[in-house]
Order: sequence, then C-alpha cells, then structure tokens
Amino acid sequence: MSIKDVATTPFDDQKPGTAGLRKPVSRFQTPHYLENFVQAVFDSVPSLKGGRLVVGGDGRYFNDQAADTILRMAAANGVEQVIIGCQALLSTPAAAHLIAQESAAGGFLLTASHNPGGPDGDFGIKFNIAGGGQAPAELTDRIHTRSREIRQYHISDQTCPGFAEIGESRLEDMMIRVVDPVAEHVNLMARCFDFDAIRDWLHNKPRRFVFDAMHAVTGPYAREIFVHQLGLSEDVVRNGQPKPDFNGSHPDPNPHDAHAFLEAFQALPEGEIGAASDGDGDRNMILGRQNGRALVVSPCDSLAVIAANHHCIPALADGLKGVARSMPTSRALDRVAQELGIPCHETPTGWRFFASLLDGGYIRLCGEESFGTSSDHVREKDGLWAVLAWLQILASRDMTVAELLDEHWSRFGRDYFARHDFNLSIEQGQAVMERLSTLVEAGEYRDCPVDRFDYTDPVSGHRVEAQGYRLFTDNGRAVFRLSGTGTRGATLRIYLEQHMPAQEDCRQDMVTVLEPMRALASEAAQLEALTGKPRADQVI
Ligand code: VG1
Ligand code: CO
Repeated sequence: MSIKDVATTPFDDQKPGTAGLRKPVSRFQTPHYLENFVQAVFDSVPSLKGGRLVVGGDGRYFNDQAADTILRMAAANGVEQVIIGCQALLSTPAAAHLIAQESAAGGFLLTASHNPGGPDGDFGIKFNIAGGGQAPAELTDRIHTRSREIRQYHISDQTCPGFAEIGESRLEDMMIRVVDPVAEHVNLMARCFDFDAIRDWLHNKPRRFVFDAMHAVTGPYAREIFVHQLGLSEDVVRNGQPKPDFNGSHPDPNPHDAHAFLEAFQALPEGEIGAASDGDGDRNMILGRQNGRALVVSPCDSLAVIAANHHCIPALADGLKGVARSMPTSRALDRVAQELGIPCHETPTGWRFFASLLDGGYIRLCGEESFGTSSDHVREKDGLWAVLAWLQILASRDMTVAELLDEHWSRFGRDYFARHDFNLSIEQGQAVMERLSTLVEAGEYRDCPVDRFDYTDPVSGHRVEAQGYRLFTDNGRAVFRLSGTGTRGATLRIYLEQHMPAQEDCRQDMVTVLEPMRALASEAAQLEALTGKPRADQVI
C-alpha cells in the first residue's frame, strides 16, 4: 500500500455553481486545489467508500490529468471500483446513465460544458449522485462547507494504470474498469426511439440532415448513431473529432456561438434539418429552413413542441404524467401542459432541480431556455436525445421543422423569447440585484407586478431563495438573474418573453416584438445608470 495523507489548507472559492465547480484551468492547476475539492466530496458522500464511482469528461484540456488524480484519490479513499470512459471521455448524459446502470454511488464529471477550453480556458468538476442526478443543493452546500475546513486529503502515490484502452486493471485495492464511452448511451437511445422509422424517413426523401459536434465530446456518439445505426453518410457529422481546446471555439449550440454552422447549413442546397450539441453533450440546437434561410427553433418552443407531440416518441407514448421548465424558460410549455391536463412545474435554473422531480415521479419531460432538454431516461439534459426526439416526431408526422412550428403556433399561439446577457463586474451585478429587490419590496414597477422567485422542492422539502426577479405585464414577462456558471466577473441574464395569441401573426420578427419588453425591463432595473450599458453584450 502506498497511500499518503497530505496536509493541506482550505481554499475559499470552492462553492459549486449552477452545474458544479467551474474555474480557469490555471486555478485548478494551483497545488492541492483539485485534490481539496475531490476530498471534500469523498468526505461528504460516505457511500463512495466500498462503492462504485463513475469518472469521465468532455475531453477538454486538463481532463486526463484530473482523471488520473481522481483515480489515485478514489483508491486511497476506499472506492471499490471505478468505471471510467476510455480516454477519460464521457458525455454528461452518458455519465449520468452509467451511474444509474452500474448502481454507482456517484460520479465525477469533468466538464465546464460550453466554456472555452485549453490552457487559458476553463475547467470544471461536477459530482453526480447515485441514480445519476446532479448533486442537490443540500449536498453542494455540505461539500462547500467541507471545502472550507479541509486539512488533509488521501492519495495513492502508485502510478495509475491509465485509461487509454478498454479493459480492467487495479490500483491499490481498487478495480478500474475502462469502458467504451459510447456504447451504453447509444443502446439507451435505441430503447427510447424507433430507429427504423427514423432511418426509413431520412432515406425516403432527398432531405439533408447535418449535425455539428463543435469539436467536442458528442462527435463519437453522433457518428455511431447517425452513420452506423441510421446509415447516413460520414459527412453528416461535422467537427466530429473531440479536441482539448474545441479548436479554439466556444462550443455552445446557439445562433451566436454556432454562427459558422448556421451559415454552413444555409449553404447546403437541400439542408432541411440541422442540429448541434455543446462541449459535454447535454445541450442541443435544432435548425430548420424557411424561405431558404436557417430557422433556429427557440429551446422554449422545442420543449413545448416535444411535449405536444410526445405520443410520437415510443418511450413517452404512454403519457407524460407531468412536465417541468426552469423559471426563466418561456411559458410555451405551460400551454401544452394545460391542454394535456397535466401539471407543469417551474423550477430554479439548473438540472439538479429537475432530477429531484424525475426521481420523485412527478415529471417525464423537462427543459431550459439554455438549449437543454431531456426526459426521464436519464438525470441530466441530453443533447442527442433531443435531436432524436425531433427526428422521430418529424418522421412520424412527415413534416418539416418549419411546418411543425407553424402548426404548433397555430394551436397554442407563440411565446416570443430572447435572453439578453450583460458582462458586468461583480459590484455592478450586485447593484442591479439590489435595485430589483427594492422593486420587490414596492411590489410593482409602473403598475407591473414584480416578485422574487423562491422555490421549495416538493420531494425533499429543501428551500432555495432569490433564484431571480420577475416583472409581469399582461402577456409578457421579464426575468432577471445572475449566472452561476461564469468564471470571471458577473453575467446578468435578462430573459424577455411576449405571448402572441394564435389568431395573430406568429411569424413576426422576434426583436421587434420584444422591444417594448426590453425597454421596460431596462428602465425598471436602471440598467444604463447602474452598468453604463444601454444594450446587452450578447443576445441569444
Ligand atoms: C447556465 C444555464 C442553465 C444551465 C447551466 C448548465 O447556467 O443558464 O440553464 O443549466 O448553464 O448548463 P447559468 O447559471 O450560467 O445561467 V451546462 O450545458 O453548462 O451543464
Ligand atoms: Co453542457
């Protein structure tokens, strides 16, 4: 045995955010920084001792080194068996699925999602619990508390046998199983969907489907599904080779960061359906075509369309029971839930709140405005699942993306939606939040009700407060919150929404429709005076 107890001192910046601990790579390279956090998790989750642990990440810079350290610490902390994706790769949904399938006590997911990678980029580590869900708020609170009092960590100083090839090995008393990162997730997809029906439809008419993996983790998954299982040509998967720096890009599937893909899609003579995923494979973007131009499906609409057409998806055909959306996500989903006669839950931002509702059997489908959608097949959002859900619905209805959206709006009306992001200093972000809290005390701004969103988890009873501020007009809403995934300064997110009933024109320009709401939100929050910025840095 060569297990060492290493003396350490706490760091005061290890509070997990919306989805784990995210910091610049250089911070994680600070001696003991990663080890302290990992030990804080081992100390907070006693079932890891003698249990199984899943490890894998999105392949970004520092992925392998972090995996090596975690394996040596797992061996020293009495983990019985580690299951790790080959090359330490696992998409976020694939990791969540493995945790559940292997009855593991938890898993370390090494990812900063869509944040840029490379030596000057970001790294992240997220702990998911038994069943695969993100650590709930009460556990992340415990881990944070532990990180502030930690005095030593345990690590083996033996050389780690590595994870470059599939197979089994041992480190101290611990078994290491290196597994194919793709196979189990693809099997799961094959159980959720009718691949034959999708294959027949895609081959039946000369329509072009393209998927952009953005040089991130979904490349190998997409190739297996679209090329090997669905028989499409190799060039259907763009940028399919995972790279440690994502080729210098920002792997976030939205019209802003995936602009190059939008243009490439538009240039395809027959491009009819486009899709993309993010760094760790949990987000998705769906594109269609209208009058020759790329049409981006709003993630809020995407969720509502899937709910309205859930009967086309084999795994959901027997009913949804309930659905959920994060609070800033538009209320398009609520309209569908009402028609289906099922509850629609409104949760704070972050998948951990959905995981609890999924575990409690309250819901079967959920999503966020930030291009995240998933069902009860796994306890994370799942980019490829959402893409396959769209393909299955389009195949079953034999429609184009634009036709399906038009049909949806003609039934439910349209909830125009946009997110405005402001890059601010921490002080500026705080000032805006303080201004909004004075409006909550007043209860209104120019006769528009203003409130603060607090949430009590119906399953655990755990309460979280101040998850955002909301301003309501007759048919519209503005939501304000600070991002919990950024690594520098503060990002203020303002979510704008305006409902247009079905009998009105639902193909209007989104920016024009939302302009009155934007102006009202901006005045209410005194944005220009408090931040010096009349307009957002980025609109998505
Ligand atoms: C953002 C999104 C949120 C999402 C989170 C993690 O959080 O708004 O909806 O769950 O990222 O997504 P925030 O706190 O920055 O707004 V991912 O793809 O990074 O795991
Ligand atoms: Co992600």
